[in-house]
Amino acid sequence: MSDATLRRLPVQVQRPAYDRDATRIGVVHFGPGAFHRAHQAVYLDDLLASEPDWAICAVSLHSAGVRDALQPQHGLYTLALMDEPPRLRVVGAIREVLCAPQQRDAVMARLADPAVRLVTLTITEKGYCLSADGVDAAHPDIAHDLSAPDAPVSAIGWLVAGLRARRAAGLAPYTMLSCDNLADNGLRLRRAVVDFARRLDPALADWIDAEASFPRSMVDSITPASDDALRARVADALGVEDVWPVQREPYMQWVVEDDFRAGRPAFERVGVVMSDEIAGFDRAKLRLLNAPHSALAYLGSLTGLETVAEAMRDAALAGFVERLMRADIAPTLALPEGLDANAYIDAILERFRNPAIVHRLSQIAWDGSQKVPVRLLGTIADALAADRPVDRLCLPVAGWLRFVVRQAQAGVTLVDPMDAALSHAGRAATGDAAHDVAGFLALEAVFAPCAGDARFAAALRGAYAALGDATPAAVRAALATVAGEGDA
Ligand code: CS2
Repeated sequence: MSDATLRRLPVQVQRPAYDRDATRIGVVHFGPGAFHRAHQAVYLDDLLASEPDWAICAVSLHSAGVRDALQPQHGLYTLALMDEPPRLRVVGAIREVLCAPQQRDAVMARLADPAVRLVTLTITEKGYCLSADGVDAAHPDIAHDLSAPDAPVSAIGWLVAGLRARRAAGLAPYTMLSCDNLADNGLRLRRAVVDFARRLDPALADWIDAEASFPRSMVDSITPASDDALRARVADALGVEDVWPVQREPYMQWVVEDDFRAGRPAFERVGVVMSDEIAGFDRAKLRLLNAPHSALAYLGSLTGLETVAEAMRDAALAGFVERLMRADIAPTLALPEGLDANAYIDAILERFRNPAIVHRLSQIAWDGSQKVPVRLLGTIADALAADRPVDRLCLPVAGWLRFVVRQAQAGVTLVDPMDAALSHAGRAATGDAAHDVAGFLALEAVFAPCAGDARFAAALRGAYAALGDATPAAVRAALATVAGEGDA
């Protein structure tokens, strides 16, 4: 795959509808994983024909894998839309790919370039190194960057290094747009960046706070990790090799708060929803899509299933998750005008059932310490505040704990930034609900949203006990009992 092979692709393969050489880099993106390449880069690919100033410089913060795969391909890669049959498209929006630890000067030059007015991020929840109200200064990457601000390793450190250079050069700050699954992602990013900057230079912090914008956004498209089957399918259909194609469901959505002080692409022309009701959208998506996803991931893994579609074919699991969405989660949400809860839930369940997608539960199970609080504990906190029952909501949380215990006791390393603490609690588990749950609740960073609430602790103990020894049969029995409880 390269600029030269673009012309030789089969006619049915969609390709950039513009002259790539006529585009200019206007966006720096941190974290060019599959999600970015399947989502934001595709919106910009649609836009570049009419607005050539918003091509992307993609920057990996850690590994060289994406750079090494995409640079020889001139930034080109294939997107497979997993319909029946799949549709292929070659995306050209990424014009440069850098690996930050190896190409520091090039990254800094882009961040300080006046043509760059937007920096976007998909660095996953853990990449922000957040504390409750700013940045976690004790995080090793943040501590490193505070002592060596010219040689950053974290996303926050890079953003502030770039802003410092721009201020020194008399340039305006770029807009920073978080595209990760966090409620109020822009507000949290602002607080982290300003907090970090204040620890270095209060005047810089004040300048950023006054001059820069951090719009909030909600992103949505189910993007299973790339695999060999995808590579083979793409090579076969294209007649050329693509080292790192990506795949996603046909559906995608991007809702963005319209707060771009440095100017912005005409996003609305390519289907991005510009909205000031972003908080309604982001919570609806996190709580009605990501939370059920995590519920399926943990409870489904314990039941011995492997993919979301398989879990949705399991009547006990599918029934439980649907009940959770309609009876427990939806009532806690203030939905934006025009978003109907039942229709939204129907569409999500249909997407989960898509048989063309092999979305591994193990992929969704990663990083539970970062996902469970934003996906489930916020709903539980709201339900408690409204005096609503939380027993059903606690079952997926208990499922996560059981999953951690199982992995820890089998000696499997968890993919989670809190692996050490979680595995410690998991190894110490005896099967006694009161003992085990108390061990996990001591992890304050995770359970903060419901901290100290005795009703939550009791419901979590009950759910943990209901899962019994967490064999598939025990999990199914718990699902059936808890799914039917109450008439909330
Ligand atoms: C999933 C998300 O992996 C996960 O945790 O829940 O990546 C989900 O597929 C996307 O947010 C859908 O937009």
